[in-house]
Amino acid sequence: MQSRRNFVKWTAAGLPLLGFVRGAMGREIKKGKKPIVVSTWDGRSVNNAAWETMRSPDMTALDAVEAAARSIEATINCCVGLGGNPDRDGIVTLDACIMDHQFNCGSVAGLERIKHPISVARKVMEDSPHVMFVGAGAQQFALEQGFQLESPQLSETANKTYQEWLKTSEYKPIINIEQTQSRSGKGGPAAPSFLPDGSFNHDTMGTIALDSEGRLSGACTTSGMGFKMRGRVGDSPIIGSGLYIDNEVGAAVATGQGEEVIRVSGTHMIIEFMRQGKSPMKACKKAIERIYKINPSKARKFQVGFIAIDSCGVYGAYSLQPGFSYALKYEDGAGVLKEAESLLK
Ligand code: SD4
Repeated sequence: MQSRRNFVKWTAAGLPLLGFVRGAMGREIKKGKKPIVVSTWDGRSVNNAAWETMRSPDMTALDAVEAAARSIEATINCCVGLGGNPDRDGIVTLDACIMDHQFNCGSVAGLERIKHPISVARKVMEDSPHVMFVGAGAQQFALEQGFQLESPQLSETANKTYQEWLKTSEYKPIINIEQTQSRSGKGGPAAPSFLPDGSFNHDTMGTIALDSEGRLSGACTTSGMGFKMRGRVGDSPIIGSGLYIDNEVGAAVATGQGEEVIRVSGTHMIIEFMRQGKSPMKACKKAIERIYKINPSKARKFQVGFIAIDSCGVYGAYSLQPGFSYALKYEDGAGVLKEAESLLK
């Protein structure tokens, strides 16, 4: 149970949605937003897709997060999905996972030429006895499930970026690629991650949602780090690293340098911090501190961002570097874009 002292502390930490109401026997009950959808980066449009889905009475948070991921996967010239940057051999390989409120989960990694890896992940969860499929086996499973094989062609944007990359062939992930775009100024909301031509310049979209029945679910979909070595898999399809849900506690999803998230089982760690009574924001912060502590000088060269919501719909986010934006959608709020607090300034 949260104490009054914690409430004051959390509020001082700037959690805008947090409040308490008094329940029976004067017990304090956390009051967040329900339903709520939260996505990494500028996920306002994917939040809308999730929201529209959740409005149908027969749809759940699970349907909503799948719809969110599908909407970004279908966006042409977008770094998430088949339009994303390829690996160093010029091949786009996709990773995705999904998890519901009952520990059901499904995942695919290194999936080629399939438009909606998130829906394949859901099929793994619902129609196979397994949790994770990789590479050729994942593609075979998708085809058996009726998914269509798409052209191996790179998108126009990805092809241009790849041709440029081939000139140096240097694997060097860019921290918050949106910082190369104009920003609205220090302290203000992060600049939208959508480029003027409508393309989205991040390779990962993570969405977590709580529906009106109190079911938490999450989805994470990515083309992975651009120009990665062939066969490399990041955190995004790994349950407990890129995404984790425990309906008694909360939901968390990650973005950024996958290797560093895997090293600490980032999202599982956040859920455990929340179980110990930390707010979603504090829990994300503690996981970032853990990553930083491993090698502080190396940590200056990469980004990791986490978002989390608890089972009451209180949300939080935190990142290693400044510039990590995340998007919110709840009943009385239009789509909101925020910039997370960061450990490094
Ligand atoms: C990965 N975590 O493959 C992903 C990359 C990412 O924004 O989140 N990019 O390591």
